[in-house]
Amino acid sequence: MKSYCFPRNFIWGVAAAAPQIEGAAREDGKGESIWDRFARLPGKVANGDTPDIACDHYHRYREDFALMRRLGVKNYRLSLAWPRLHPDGGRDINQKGIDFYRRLFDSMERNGITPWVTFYHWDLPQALEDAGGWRVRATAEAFARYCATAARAFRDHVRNWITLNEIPTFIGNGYRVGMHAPGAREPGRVLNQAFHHTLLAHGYAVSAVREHGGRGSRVGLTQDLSVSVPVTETPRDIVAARAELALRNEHLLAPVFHGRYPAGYLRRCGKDRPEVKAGDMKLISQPTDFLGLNIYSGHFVRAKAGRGREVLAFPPRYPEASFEWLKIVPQSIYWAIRHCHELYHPRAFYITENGASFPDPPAADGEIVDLHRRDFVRNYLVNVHRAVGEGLPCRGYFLWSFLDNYEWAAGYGERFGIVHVDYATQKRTPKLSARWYAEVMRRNQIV
Ligand code: GBH
Repeated sequence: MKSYCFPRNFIWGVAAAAPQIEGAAREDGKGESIWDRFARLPGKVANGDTPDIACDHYHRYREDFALMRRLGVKNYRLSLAWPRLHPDGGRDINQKGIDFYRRLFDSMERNGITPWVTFYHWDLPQALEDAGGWRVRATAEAFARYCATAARAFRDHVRNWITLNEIPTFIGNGYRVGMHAPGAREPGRVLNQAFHHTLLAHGYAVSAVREHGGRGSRVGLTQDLSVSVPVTETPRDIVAARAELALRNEHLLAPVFHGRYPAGYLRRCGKDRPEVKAGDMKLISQPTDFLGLNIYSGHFVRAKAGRGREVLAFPPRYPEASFEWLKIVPQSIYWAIRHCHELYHPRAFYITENGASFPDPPAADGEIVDLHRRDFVRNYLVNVHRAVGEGLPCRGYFLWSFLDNYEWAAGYGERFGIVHVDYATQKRTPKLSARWYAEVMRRNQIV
């Protein structure tokens, strides 16, 4: 019997984001982004690494798509750099930016690769940050104009759109703890308002796709949920884990799927609750076609004797990848889909990111034997297979990431790629995990 097969039309892909791979930070009229600025602040990014050159994908995309083709990659999730299209976030459009992405999409087409395009993967135009960034409503309105520009310009190239990538990450890291661009530390009231503006931005992006996108366009949001996994798969622990996941993520999901902020969230905000204008929640909760999930990790939950539940702390030396937050919990991918399905019933799910950074061994005989990464992905995929096998509407999987790339505050030292990048020469070398994943995609089966 053939095991671990996927349905015929299951989407296999790889993922990346503009500021992490493109480089060409000042070329062809691109405006400065908050990451271009932030990376220059002393002590903010490991090794002082900047996104200036990154993987030089801006000049090497033809080579990169040819490599994707050789590996049998048929779907590629990328993001557009907002400051390439609207350099200062205002009304001015940079035609050279549009031309670049048209060349890019043409090249993808020639290589048989379907684009899945994220409007916002964290590279806000610096000029908008100077005018208040996500703290102000005007940024969501500027985002609406940018999304309209992009949806119109690329309507013949792109059908699958993702509005924003991981709202809680860029708000939390960027505006609460100052670890990501723009490096701010704001009080609760400002954060809640900024969060509301990102939800508005999501709504505006959905409208832009509906209004200006080509025929058959689809759109959804990508979230990084806090994923609660039952310690034992018994009804009591499952119910406990679902309640925990519901509580941790309701403010991210209820506005989009139910058109309201949850009462508990508003209570927790107290006097810092966001200002919501008439029509906002309607805009935010327009129907979408799918929910994207970036899944890396999770935590274990169990029901307590009597009533209530507890989240278990990870004991010392629990298996993790190169980041402390990257605890290896393969079941998180199954439980994220299942809980979310039961709670919110999105029309479909895509795993828009999953993958891991590990210290790779040096190449021996020209091969990088990255068994950690291979095994990480394989174990998570087994859990995708389980979800699909149980009839949950998970339609695709994108591995993060195709190339080693600019890992934000960790710079170039952390490598998530299935293809190694030698930054000194920009040489690409597929790792063992790439060869393996190519076989998975080709056979539509975990091997
Ligand atoms: C993704 O974010 C990004 O979309 C992608 O650009 C990035 O390269 C990739 O992951 C790898 O990092 O509060 O200490 O538990 C993942 C972001 C990081 C969000 C960990 C939640 C929890 C940190 N996640 N974070 S902690």
